[in-house]
Amino acid sequence: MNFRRNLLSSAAAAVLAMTMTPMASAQTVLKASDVHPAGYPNVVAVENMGKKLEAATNGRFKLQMFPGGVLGSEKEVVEQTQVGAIQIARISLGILGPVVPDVNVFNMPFVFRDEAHMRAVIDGPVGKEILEKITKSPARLVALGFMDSGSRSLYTKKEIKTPADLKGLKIRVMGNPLFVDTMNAMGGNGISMGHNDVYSALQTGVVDGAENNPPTLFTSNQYSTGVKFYTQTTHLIIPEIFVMSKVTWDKMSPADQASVMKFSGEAQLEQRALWDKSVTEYSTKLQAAGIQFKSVDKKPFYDATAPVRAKYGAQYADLMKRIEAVK
Ligand code: BDP
Repeated sequence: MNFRRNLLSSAAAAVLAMTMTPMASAQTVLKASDVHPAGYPNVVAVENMGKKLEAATNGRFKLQMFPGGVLGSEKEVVEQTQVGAIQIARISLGILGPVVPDVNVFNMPFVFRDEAHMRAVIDGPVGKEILEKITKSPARLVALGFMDSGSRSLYTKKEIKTPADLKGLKIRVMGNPLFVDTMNAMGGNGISMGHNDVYSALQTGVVDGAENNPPTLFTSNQYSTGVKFYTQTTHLIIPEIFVMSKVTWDKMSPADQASVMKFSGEAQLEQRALWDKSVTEYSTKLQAAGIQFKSVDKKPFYDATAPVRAKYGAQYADLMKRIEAVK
């Protein structure tokens, strides 16, 4: 008995000594994931947030970025973050819909008038509420902030002028039933798959087209699979989100949590500035590579997707009114 007690107390003393002595091994590495390549605005902003956190905590925390989807699809990354195997995930809000259904209010087609409207909403009280809903949900994720992702439009080999032109075309969408319904309502056949699979799906003809913003179309190389037209339907204006695993968050001191929140706010602003530049840069590059940007009458696509807004928006009627009222 005595021996056991001694053993326990010496083990406890050793643990105490470890936590009290500043050692290199006391550094916590935060693994961060992004499907986009190094240099993409979101990746840069999260990396810079990590550098600031490292400096503010005298190296107790160090962020290690895994870009290019090396840690898995966004769906897998969300799961890994929920269990604490990944500490920070930058993902599309679209992917979070099946995990935190409340975020789907931002994932609906044409819910925002334009990108300026979306920004005004995420910067205001409604945006704050959505972040809180994520953190308070049972998903075990702490919402750190939004990022910009511009507008998503269609790219195909064939020119699309009306919903009828999408008939019979398989169009890749993100993994959320809301987007399959949206694409089907727009006239095509929505096929969901992870971002990293889209390039080969386009190349092998598994899908006939996809939809995304110009920086993603360029940096993922999807533009080089034979697609010719970028039809500016702008049907989805979905913010990005970056979240921390609650497992990690709960182990941090309130002061460190406050630093994470402060630098996350700065990362959101930094990404926005980088984002605006990248849209111009990559739209120019896409056009130079022969992709034809086409403006299109959005009204028929808006009208065609009314049932999707009705189906998914019914439970958020008040919130949708508040979104609409934001100038
Ligand atoms: C991009 C988002 C990324 C998504 C990707 C997709 O930045 O988070 O994974 O779209 O379509 O715009 O899957």
